[in-house]
Amino acid sequence: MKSFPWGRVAFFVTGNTCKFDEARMVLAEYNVATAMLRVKAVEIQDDSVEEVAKVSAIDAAKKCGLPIIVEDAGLFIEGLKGFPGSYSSYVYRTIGTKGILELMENVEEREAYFHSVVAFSSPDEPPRCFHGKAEGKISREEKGSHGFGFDPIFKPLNGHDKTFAEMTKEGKNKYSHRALALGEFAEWYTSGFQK
Ligand code: ITT
Repeated sequence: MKSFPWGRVAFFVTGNTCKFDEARMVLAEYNVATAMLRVKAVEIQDDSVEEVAKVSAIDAAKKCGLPIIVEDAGLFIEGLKGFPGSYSSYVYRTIGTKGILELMENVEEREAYFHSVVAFSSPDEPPRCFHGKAEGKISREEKGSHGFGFDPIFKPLNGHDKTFAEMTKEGKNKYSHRALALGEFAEWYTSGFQK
């Protein structure tokens, strides 16, 4: 790993262009250019977001033959005992934001958080994970048209009562779980992989 030649380019394996754009902006602040790789990496079902990210990263690095990052995130709603958590992708595709609001019609405890894990892996190195968490609340109704996924129903703490979907990408990146995890990754990546 010491003679590792990259460091100023990150290969981000994702099929989500919104995620990629958010990541590109964060990594640019660290002078790291981001390339998007659309590779069908394994995505396991597991209660742990970290485990899901790690397994994808190992598989993606093998398939690409490159050092890569993947990022996996989940929305954890306190009043629903952490649901949908690491199953957010499935829940979004099935019941969506409207389904979550319906489930929460009579739920007063609206605290929630997004947890993001960025997993870095290269074909000959075990994966390494970086975490980010954004605390906030689930709104009573959908608001805003930016972003993706659960953005229209998530209001980050200290976000002036706006949902992520009411913010620009730059605005969301000030509060987001993904920006925090990528920041941790970038610090390490640009420092020559110091511990
Ligand atoms: P990949 O190709 O990178 O896996 P994905 O869209 O499948 O992209 P994840 O598995 O990480 O992304 O995310 C699971 C779901 O959680 C995703 O479909 C969204 O509905 C939701 N989600 C994740 N991050 C989010 C964010 O920043 N804002 C809103 N919803 C988010």
